[in-house]
Amino acid sequence: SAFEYAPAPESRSVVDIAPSYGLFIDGEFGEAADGKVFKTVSPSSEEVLSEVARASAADVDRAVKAARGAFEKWAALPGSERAKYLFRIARLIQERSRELAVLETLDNGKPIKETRDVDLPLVAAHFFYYAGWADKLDHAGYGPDPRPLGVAGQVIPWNFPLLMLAWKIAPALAAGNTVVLKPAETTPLSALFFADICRQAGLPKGVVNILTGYGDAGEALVSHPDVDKVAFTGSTAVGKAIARQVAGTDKKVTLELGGKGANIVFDDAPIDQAVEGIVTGIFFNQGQVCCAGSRLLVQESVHDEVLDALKRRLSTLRLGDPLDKNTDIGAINSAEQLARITALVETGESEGAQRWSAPCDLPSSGFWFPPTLFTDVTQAHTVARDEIFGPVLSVLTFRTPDEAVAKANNSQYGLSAGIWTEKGSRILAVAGKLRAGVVWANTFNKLDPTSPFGGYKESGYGREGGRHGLEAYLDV
Ligand code: TXE
Repeated sequence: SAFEYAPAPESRSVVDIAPSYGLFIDGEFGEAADGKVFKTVSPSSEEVLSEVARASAADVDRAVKAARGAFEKWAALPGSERAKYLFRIARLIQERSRELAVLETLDNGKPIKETRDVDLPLVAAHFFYYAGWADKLDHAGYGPDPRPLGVAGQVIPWNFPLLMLAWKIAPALAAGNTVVLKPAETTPLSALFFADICRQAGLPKGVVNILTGYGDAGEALVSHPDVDKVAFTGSTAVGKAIARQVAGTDKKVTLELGGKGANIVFDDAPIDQAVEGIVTGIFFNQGQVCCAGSRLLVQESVHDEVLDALKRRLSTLRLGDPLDKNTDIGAINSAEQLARITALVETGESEGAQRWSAPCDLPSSGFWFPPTLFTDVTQAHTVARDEIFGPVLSVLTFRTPDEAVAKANNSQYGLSAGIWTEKGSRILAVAGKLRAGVVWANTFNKLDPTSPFGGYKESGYGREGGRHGLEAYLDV
């Protein structure tokens, strides 16, 4: 390789979290320029897990310079060489996935069952998948000799910290870009562990840089003049602010924003299976999922049957210690998010929707919200329109397929939808009319690295995943 390999550091066990962590710039961990730090807490206990360096504009500048410095050589490597690094990273993620799963659960609050069985396998799968593309870019259908864009500035949220990192970093590196990534302020730890994996894999210095910090660091990153490509996943409000910020520059942008996914249950659906899908659709990761099925549209004739079965099922969900492998419902990621959910649920009640919450004891410390349903919901209700991003399902009814489609599409968002029916022809007919970037049939929240993912309308633009995900990092 054209690079010197950094010696592989001794791998630490992060389950035994260190008291403080630095920024990862140009292959080294170090303090922020102004020495500032912030604390990251466990959402399930409110214990401080660690102190982390807080990046400012000066650190952003240093990281972007490092990424720029590494770019030409990285881009000039044969794709097969870049692939080797990505395969190595993928294998290290697999080897260290137990540590990573525990760390992610500690910092995020999601059940270990999910990090272990969903997040981590998907994270590794993304690196394997894009490693496979690195030497095949000429065959990706974009014409001969597609080129990397340069330095990618990537800002990610806290709901799937490592998975969002994988969605951003794997295609960027495969296509020959270098990266500065800012994880969310409430979940910085797994990205730093990933930085350690980059070192272990011998990834050339500066190819990946990780800046922990707040929105001000994110803003400095996306507006840095030497960043060529901006990739953001997060709130619609910040996504719009970023779009305004980069307007008038030559930066390329992809935005993956909020959603209000409709999960449509027809009367011929296998009800037990549909109920499981409804539960996965909205209570997976405590509903903190951009593509969550947060609006249940159920055909009037099976409404009572579905609701009865759903309430019975929700009463069996186990809420509590996210590190217990039997736990189904973990903690809400932060006090702020819990406050947002609580406020929207109060609005739902005050507007006249009927609230039902599963009977469960909430732990005395940490951030918790019980699985909750709203019935008697109309399309005008706030809980039918706004993204709650919590374990709260709004139930609406319909009589005909056309009414289901109209209600599903009656949203500022267009990220996801689900259809439950035995009729294949109905799946195709309805899916073709839904304005959503992903439509699942008889399943929900199934993600796969080979499939493009992204939104219509205010859910954003650009696609991540699959061959389409490469396009966001290439000039063709
Ligand atoms: O998002 P923010 P928040 C939705 C969800 C949630 C709401 C608020 O409805 O309730 O957004 O969540 C960084 N320039 N989603 O406040 O602020 C920030 O540091 C650049 C849906 O956590 O958008 C973090 O790294 N970056 C969503 C990231 O943006 C900025 C996932 C996301 O934080 C910035 C998360 C700025 N001006 C929330 N301000 C999804 N699509 O999955 C903040 N950031």
